[in-house]
Amino acid sequence: ERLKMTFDARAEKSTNMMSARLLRLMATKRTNLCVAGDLRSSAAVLRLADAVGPYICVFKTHVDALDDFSGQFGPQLCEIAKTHNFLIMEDRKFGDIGNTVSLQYGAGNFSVAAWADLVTVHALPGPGIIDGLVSCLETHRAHLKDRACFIVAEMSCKDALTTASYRSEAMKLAETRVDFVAGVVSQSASGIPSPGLIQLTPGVRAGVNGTPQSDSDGLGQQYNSPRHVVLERGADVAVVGRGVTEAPDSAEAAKFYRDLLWEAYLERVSE
Ligand code: 5FU
Repeated sequence: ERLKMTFDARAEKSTNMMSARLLRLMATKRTNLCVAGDLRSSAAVLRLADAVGPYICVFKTHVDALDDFSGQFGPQLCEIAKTHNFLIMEDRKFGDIGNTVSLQYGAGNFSVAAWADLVTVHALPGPGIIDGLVSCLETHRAHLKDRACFIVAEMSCKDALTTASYRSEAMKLAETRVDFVAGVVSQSASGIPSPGLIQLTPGVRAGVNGTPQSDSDGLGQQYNSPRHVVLERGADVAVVGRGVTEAPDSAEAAKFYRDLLWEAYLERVSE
């Protein structure tokens, strides 16, 4: 069964080069933590990436929330990723027709395809959205082998419209396009069709130093503990944003989350 398999064993079953690469990275580096660097200045995001780098498998960005994005951001983040051995995910949540996402992925100010190993996409437009992203890479004859996407199958926020039937259609889309789909963004493991697909789960925060675990942020986000998302909800990679960025020491916090998440993973695959 998928959840009982080790990341190494699942990499063997993987049909996508990027999911295999990420699963092996997680197994080697012994981390299933993704930090969401949702800060407003490029320098602050780069500083955060460098500080948490040793403890993470993926660094997740929202570059359209930066006040001062410039063309140097991507290459600088790639340098840091190389130093600390993590992948970069731009959480763009593409959601348009193939032609439009192809433009948004490869062009514009952000040129996401040039620096982000992974991107997120909504399932809403159907298979055409995957075709759009792939055609962008084909047109530029670049990165065809070192790029992949995660399909947002289910969102963490309260009253999200990602119903059970939407979720199951999104899983089908993931299954039919494993060539470019490395995984799914989801709050549970049910229906994930292949052991090679990676489940990324946001909405993770722990009580630190005796403070109680908060279960929301006042704007609809819903939080679960690191242990709960890995053991009860099947998270392979857990996303922690403000749990790290609002901590007094982000490296310490990343280490704290990494330890809790990895311990939960070991417990899940043991026996
Ligand atoms: F697809 C999703 C989702 O369903 N929930 C999310 O929270 C993505 N996210 C992202 O994870 C969101 O855009 C933030 O970047 C991050 C969670 O940040 P937090 O500070 O840990 O709440």
